Amino acid sequence: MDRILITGALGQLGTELVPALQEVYGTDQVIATDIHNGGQLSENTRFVVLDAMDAKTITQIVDREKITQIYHLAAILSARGEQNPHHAWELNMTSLLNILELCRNRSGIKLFWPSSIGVFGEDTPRFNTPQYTVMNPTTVYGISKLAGEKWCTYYYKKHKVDVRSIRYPGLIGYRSLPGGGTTDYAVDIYYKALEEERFNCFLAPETKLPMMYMPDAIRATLELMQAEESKIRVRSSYNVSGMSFSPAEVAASIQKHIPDFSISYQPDYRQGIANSWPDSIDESYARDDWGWRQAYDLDSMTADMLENLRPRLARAI
Ligand code: NAD
Ligand code: AKB
Repeated sequence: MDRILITGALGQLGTELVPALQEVYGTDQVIATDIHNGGQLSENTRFVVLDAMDAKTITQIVDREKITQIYHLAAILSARGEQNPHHAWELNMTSLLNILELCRNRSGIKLFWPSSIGVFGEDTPRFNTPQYTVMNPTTVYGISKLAGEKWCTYYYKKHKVDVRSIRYPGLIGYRSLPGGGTTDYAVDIYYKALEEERFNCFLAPETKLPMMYMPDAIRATLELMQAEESKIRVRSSYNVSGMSFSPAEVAASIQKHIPDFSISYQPDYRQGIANSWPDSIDESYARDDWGWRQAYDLDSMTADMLENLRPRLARAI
């Protein structure tokens, strides 16, 4: 029987991954942890306040609970990372290395660790970015994710740690707000469209980035983790791409539902980060190895986001 530990479980991804894992493995088999309390997880969730850098306590939980899968989500994202680069490096690296070491010393633990399109840089091919290509990230977040990918490959090759990873694009969902990334505008825009019918975007209108709707991201994660070990050829991190769009394109998609919605643009330091990231991603390794196929495009995501967000915002008033 699988037993699951999740770090950083109260963030944008964890808020959706925890219920999905509870659904698959059973609520009692899933232990959600984060450095603070008070997220939006269901009341019956087994929750522990835990600093992801606290290797000793993580080891105790893993041994006591006979954990077989770890989803290590805790991290500082791209935009917030630039505010305090040393802290971002410390958290993103130390926590991963501690958990890789823990997995090395226990047999039978599968580790999921998310990477990001942040590993790519200005000299990476911008369109249909290949799985294996030039990677010179410009942010501390990107540097930490690229180093993390190398460590994952190292622990797989040297110590047979079954670590699996996805280079997520910007994730968009209605259950929680994002936590300090460059793609956060693509979540905020839906909230502002419903609340105020206008949005001031921190990226320029034509800035196209790879994005993915959360149901696709959760399904990709579960499918990768459930795939047979022999099928996983990539032990750094898999390129996956849901769709690519710019702020102007998502605004036009929203206007199909809210015709009076307007958008203005005031690019800030995050524009430089976005300019260093790809426009679109080649996901053929994920397709070939574990059968990955996206379900949502921009318009189907917009329809679903607005349908689900509208009653949630109405309830919050
Ligand atoms: P988030 O910022 O929303 O959540 C991160 C969580 O980590 C927060 O709940 C925070 O409280 C927690 N945390 C911070 N410091 C901690 C510590 N010391 N110990 C334990 N928990 C701590 O981020 P997210 O969007 O949920 O991202 C989760 C993972 O997915 C990250 O590794 C991120 O790099 C990756 N990712 C996310 C996206 C995206 O668009 N959301 C894209 C690519 C990769
Ligand atoms: C960010 O913008 O930092 C994240 C990511 C793409 O990793 N959403």
